[in-house]
Amino acid sequence: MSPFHVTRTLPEDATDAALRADVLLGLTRPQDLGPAFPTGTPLLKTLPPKWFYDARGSELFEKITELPEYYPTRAEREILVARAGEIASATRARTLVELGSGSSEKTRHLLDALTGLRTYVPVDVSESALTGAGQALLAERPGLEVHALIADFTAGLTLPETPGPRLVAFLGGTIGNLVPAEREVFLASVRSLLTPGDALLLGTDLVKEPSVLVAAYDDAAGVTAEFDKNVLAVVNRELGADFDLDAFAHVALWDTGNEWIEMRLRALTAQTVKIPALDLAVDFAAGEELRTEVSAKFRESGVRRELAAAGLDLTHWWTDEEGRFALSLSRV
Ligand code: AVJ
Repeated sequence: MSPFHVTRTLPEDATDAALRADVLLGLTRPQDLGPAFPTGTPLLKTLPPKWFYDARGSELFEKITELPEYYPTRAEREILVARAGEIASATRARTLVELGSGSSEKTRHLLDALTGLRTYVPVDVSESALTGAGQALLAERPGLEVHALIADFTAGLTLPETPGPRLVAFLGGTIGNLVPAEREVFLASVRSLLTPGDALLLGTDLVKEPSVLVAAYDDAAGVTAEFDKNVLAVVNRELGADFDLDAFAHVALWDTGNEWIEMRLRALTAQTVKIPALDLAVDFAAGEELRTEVSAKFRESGVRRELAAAGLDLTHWWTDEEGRFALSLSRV
């Protein structure tokens, strides 16, 4: 049996269908982010952040992680380097499941520390990211079985039969891209994958000085602005739309009530955008803002509470020296 398996639980055309549905809903039915946090969050047209990550978007995200203002990647790496040994001895994992693995350079630290690891299950919607990362890893760890899953982990997951204990890792602070109601559903579905002895390793960016947060999402070099606008380029290419990227300005704001960063694209002039694949024309008023991402920031108490609500018990909480980012370990 080959040590590299790929399982696709997403139909080949799922991405296309999901993009159409998200664009249609997001641009025609301005979204309330749910009744749980009604703190004046305005109704805005919305595009979900998962559509940033085509090849260009993934490249721009990699650039973001190297920006002086964007601290989360470095802070999380610092914690992983310092704590990989503790994570390994606390979990004794034989299977590592990594949700939203992408190219995941940081995972190496974990993989190196988990000496009893037999199987690595990277899960991502991007087949190219998965096979690239999986093959590279196999070259370094020939004994490791890699079972890549092409799946949308926000839509519920079924895992292959792999040896326990299992460690499910969800790094990068990506859980912050889900709004509270979505996090609740997501954490419950992660919980359902775990049996006693298994653990969840979760990366969460922390609440801090708003100026630091805003700078991280609106860097001086304009890389995040380009990343933000890339979602319009994706809609143009995939759905034949005619968004003019120069007619929108990148906005990053801190929502104090919800404790999240919002990225938006502000229409600089009144304009109508045609989306032929949806047989749709969308009007934007001058100054109207389109929400492209929510990136929630957390406190230990909130992480503990959300995990507990899903039936998970937080057992370890590690931050970087500066207390900017946290990794938590929790169990059923
Ligand atoms: C790593 C996906 C969580 O929200 O910080 C970076 C994405 N957006 N800059 C984040 C992102 C703008 C990022 N995630």
